[in-house]
Amino acid sequence: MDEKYLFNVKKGETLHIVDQDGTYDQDLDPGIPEETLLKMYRMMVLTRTYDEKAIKLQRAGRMGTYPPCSGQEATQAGSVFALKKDDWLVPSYRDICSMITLGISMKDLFLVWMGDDNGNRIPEGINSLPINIVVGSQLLHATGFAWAANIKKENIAVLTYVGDGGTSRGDFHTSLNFAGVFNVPAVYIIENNGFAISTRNKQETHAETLAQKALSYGIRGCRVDGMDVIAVYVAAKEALDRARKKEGPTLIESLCYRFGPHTTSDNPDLYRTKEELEKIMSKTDPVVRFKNYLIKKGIWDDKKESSLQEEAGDLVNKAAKEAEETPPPKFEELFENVFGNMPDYLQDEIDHYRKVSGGE
Ligand SMILES: Cc1ncc(C[n+]2csc(CCOP(=O)(O)OP(=O)(O)O)c2C)c(N)n1
Repeated sequence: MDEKYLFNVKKGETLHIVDQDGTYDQDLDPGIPEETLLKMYRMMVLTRTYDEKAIKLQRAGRMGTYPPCSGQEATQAGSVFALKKDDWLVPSYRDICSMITLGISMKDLFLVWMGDDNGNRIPEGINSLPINIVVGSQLLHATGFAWAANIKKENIAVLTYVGDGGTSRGDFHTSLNFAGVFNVPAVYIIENNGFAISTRNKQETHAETLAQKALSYGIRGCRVDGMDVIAVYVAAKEALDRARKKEGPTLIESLCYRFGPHTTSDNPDLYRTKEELEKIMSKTDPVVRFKNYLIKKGIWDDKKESSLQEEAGDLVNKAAKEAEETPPPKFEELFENVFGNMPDYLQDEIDHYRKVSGGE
């Protein structure tokens, strides 16, 4: 790792490059090409727009429960931009920005939250597993996937995420311990958004930081300002490069904040004040921070911003419309893609349903 990015995880040091007003540390700035920066920003704006639309659709009864990712766009876009073509993404339910950035269509993502599992069919050529809802279990999938790459002698890296709450699950320990022992090429990003539903960090763990847990697994740990897409990109790139070279897995704690509710089914006013939210949003919005950085670099202005906002609105509305116009899945599909051979008891259920529904 480049020495200047080597922060002391024991002391809880955090990699930070860009301030909220867009001012940046010239020495730490990695000099990402202008075209890439603009693509990154586009993905973050698209996701923010998608998030807002998804909440409206759910509130209008046109979509099921949805877990918003606003506040976490920098963590997700920054890390996905550090992936190479043959690497793999193993997302959890809140990694919408990661999936949009990787190229999964917003229509498919809407379908998933509308209850149509066909949205989880990842198109050929996009290296991502489907959304995982069981907290922390994606860590096991990512670890196994990365271990397989070692066995097959493939020089790829696997990127996965877990929430702060998920680090208290056994799957986290099993995965990180195995990753260290078997030197798997995986990068684990903890999206520390402050909450596991209504449970705050301090009730989840007595550890001072989550990054320091890397020390106990004998792997590299790093803590990054998760509202700073450039810092996340730098940390993820270093970690993914190391993984591909078989230099070991990395645990990155990305400090962000969940702006929305846990999902559209909860009421965050019961466990945090509006003042807390407003204070954090006004000081650390990752999309605003990145926009200010682009303006400071002289590659962004109000005109470009309004045309991007308009385009994002159109694209998101089009995706939502296409998803809503998609015919609902057939009843049998509920049972597909679970077992290679249908168990008798499920076949009985299908037969029974056909009988009572008159063959529908
Ligand atoms: C194994 C398991 N237990 C409980 C749940 C219910 N549940 C869904 S999200 C969540 C909290 C997760 O918090 P965190 O890991 O911090 O991630 P975040 O939701 O904040 O992204 C819980 C308990 C679940 N999906 N899976």
